[in-house]
Amino acid sequence: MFRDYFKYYKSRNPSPNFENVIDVNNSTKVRQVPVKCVLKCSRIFTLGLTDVSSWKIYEFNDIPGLIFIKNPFTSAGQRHWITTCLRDYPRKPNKLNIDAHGLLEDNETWWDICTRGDERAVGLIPKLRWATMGYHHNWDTKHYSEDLRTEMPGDLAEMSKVFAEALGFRDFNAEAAIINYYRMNSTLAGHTDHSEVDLHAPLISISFGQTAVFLIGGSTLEDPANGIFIRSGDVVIMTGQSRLNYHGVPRILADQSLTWELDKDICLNSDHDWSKAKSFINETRININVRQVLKPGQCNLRQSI
Ligand SMILES: O=C(O)CCC(=O)C(=O)O
Repeated sequence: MFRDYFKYYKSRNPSPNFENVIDVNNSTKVRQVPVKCVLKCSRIFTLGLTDVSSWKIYEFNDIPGLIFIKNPFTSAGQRHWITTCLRDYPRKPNKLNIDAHGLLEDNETWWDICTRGDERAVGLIPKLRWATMGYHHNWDTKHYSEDLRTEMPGDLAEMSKVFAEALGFRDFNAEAAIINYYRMNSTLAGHTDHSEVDLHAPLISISFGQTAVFLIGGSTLEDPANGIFIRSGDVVIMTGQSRLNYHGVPRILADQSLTWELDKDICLNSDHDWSKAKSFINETRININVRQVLKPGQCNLRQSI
């Protein structure tokens, strides 16, 4: 079943009908729920977020545990995080899919080369598919390891904690992240995220740029699936029963109504590189997927608890 839905939304010829894809702005399949905890965090604004009390949070009637926060970012916040994901995350000590291809010299970064605008840039831009941070996801074994762990960016960890706390998860620790970079023809195959020791902690998924049809099924590939539009700034949180549901991205769609240029006078500290980042994001979707790996009280993977 999941694969049939995936194939349907991925198809270019014939083109699918998107009318059954859930748009939280306008769907009878969702209900708005209150913020669980109105945080008084003085950093909310510098993290690029709007006041927590103004957030629109939705749950899905047929997908228990899945939570959707409708774009809680300011325009300056989106500009900041998009630039950070393109300029700062695809570099050491983070791991990139392109590391294995020998495309960069030790003193080069993806951003430095790609912002030159020359022939090499044109070839390199679409090659970046993912970066990992914190406990690095091992795509072959699907096991985290203490030997493959680097620092998580402090502000991303802090922002993830804000999302978790607003939803009533008080002890969330951001310990691993995957940044997915999608071009307009990219897809992400259906999978479950089951490598973490603590599968009760929420999985926080933050998206910027072009729109995705996010497909989420049940705990087996035989369960039916729902498509959901995820637009720039939207945050999806997989908790409870949905934490282990099959999900993937069969389709990226161009968003004609992006509003990154609002409140241009407000600058967070990445804005000087925004004009370069903007040219990428016009044809890119970025997804930051943040996970807690360890159980509460566990300091590392070697410690059993
Ligand atoms: O891009 C997305 O919205 C989903 C990403 C995802 O499922 C993953 O990284 O495991």
